[in-house]
Amino acid sequence: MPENKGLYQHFLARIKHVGDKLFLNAAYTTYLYSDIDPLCAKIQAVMSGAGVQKASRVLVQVEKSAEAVLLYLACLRLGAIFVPLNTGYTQSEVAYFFENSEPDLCVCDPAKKNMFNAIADKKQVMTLGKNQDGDFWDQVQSINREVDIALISGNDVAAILYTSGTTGRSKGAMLSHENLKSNVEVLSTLWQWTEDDVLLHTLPIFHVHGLFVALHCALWTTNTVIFHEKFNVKDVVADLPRSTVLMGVPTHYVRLLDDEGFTQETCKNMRLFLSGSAPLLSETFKQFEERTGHKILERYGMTEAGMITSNPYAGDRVAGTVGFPLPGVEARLGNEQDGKGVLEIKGPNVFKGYWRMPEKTAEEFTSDGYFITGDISSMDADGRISIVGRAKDLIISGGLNVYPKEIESLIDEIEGVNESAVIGVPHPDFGEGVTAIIVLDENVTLCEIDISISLKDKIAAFKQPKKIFIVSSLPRNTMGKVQKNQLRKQYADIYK
Ligand code: MCA
Ligand code: AMP
Repeated sequence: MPENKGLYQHFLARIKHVGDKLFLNAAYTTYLYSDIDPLCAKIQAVMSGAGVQKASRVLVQVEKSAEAVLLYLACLRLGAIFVPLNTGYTQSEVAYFFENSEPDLCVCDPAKKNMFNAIADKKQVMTLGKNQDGDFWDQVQSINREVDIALISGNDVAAILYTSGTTGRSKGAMLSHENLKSNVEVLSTLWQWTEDDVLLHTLPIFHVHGLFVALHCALWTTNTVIFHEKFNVKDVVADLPRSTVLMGVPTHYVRLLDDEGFTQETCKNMRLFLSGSAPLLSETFKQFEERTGHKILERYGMTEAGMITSNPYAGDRVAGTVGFPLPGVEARLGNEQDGKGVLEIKGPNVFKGYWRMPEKTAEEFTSDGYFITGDISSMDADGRISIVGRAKDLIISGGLNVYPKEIESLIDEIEGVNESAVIGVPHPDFGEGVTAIIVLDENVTLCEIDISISLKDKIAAFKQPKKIFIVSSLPRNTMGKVQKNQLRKQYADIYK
């Protein structure tokens, strides 16, 4: 019998000995480590009954809950491919993900049942609410059948996470069981997790950061997780004294620093604050150290590769740098000029490709097999990396990616719009604020609100331009290309 290389099997082997230790401490309920396998076996049975098999996709758009975590683990147990979606996605966005991933089962929030029924066959739709409600959870509670753990190879796909491209529609990054396992194995050692750690979890669970980095490290080391529904400063300040690790995006740290109740005393039990998903300003790093005595540990990653680099745990955590390639990850600068180049990486963490898009996959790799991150970086003599720019046209707002091309295409479709440029400019809370600069057709009198209303049902709220400007023309270079750098300079102060 071949060895089971599934991530679930690895977790199971590690959590077996902790028995009744508290795993998830969530708003509506708690689960012990000993609850995981019996419950996941039931969830797996419900999914099997709904026609889910190994390698079937399970499309999930649910509010954050402990049961949603168990649903994810049950997909790993079954060998089904977990496809999580941002809860903010609109019907038209979800319809695309449905068509592209061709799921055998959709699990959605009860409030979104009608929306999913309009997209999928009713038989394929089940609901899971955040308060142990929904027909999916009802079935889990009443079923008395359990199913064996599926036999899985490290190369099998565990999850597909959608990431937008600079051109065209979103691409589903396929992450294998081995991709995920190699990453958590390295991170839990590098960041020196111990069984006594308590993770304060405030991130969404539809991204690599909250789902894989945070939850996997906790499961791997059998930690208790204080599980918040979302990031809320007051709740974080209340629970930090009983936590030891917090992972966040820079916006979370900026918001904590804005709260006077957040003090050194609040952090006295804390061992580690981690930041990633977007650049952490040196100013935030410094203010945080002054306020708390803690140096935030910044790391860098991508949906396609999980975590790639990290500042050291024991050595120098240097503001404005993302540290060193993780053990096992090779990194180099492509097309280097003046000490800067696009970071290219290779390692066991790098994804298997984009779901059913072999050409797009090939475009993102060099001929010798390095993945091209699109992040312009510099590397010092010791190999320490700084992300200094982006070769890709991407905005990161509050840790969420917004691709200007997607928004520009939708704006340009609006009757009366001639052309548009969408840029990210400094925003005190979100890091970058999505901003649209629009030229109208002659004699058209649309206003900014008309544009916002047109976009409302088409894109999630976090992608909506925070400010819109109607102008008479866009700056272009001699080749006719819109000069976004000039626009970014011109609008640099609008959120200050
Ligand atoms: C919410 N809004 C946003 C954002 N979030 N607008 C821009 N950018 C955002 N990130 C909108 C809301 O829809 C709302 O719009 C308005 O802003 C105010 O919402 P607010 O209550 O302030 O927002 P919030 O609920 O407090 O959320 C902000 C947040 C959240 C806490 C920063 O966005 C968040 O948790 N971000 C983390 C994302 C993350 O996990 N990223 C990791 C992916 P309206 O008023 O119009 O309704 S990257 C990754 O995984 C890679 C691999 C990595 O390296 O980690
Ligand atoms: P995503 O597609 O959501 O996985 O976002 C990945 C992108 O986030 C990377 O390509 C970087 O541009 C950015 N990113 C993640 N972590 C950091 C960081 N610590 N500093 C700067 N950019 C980061």
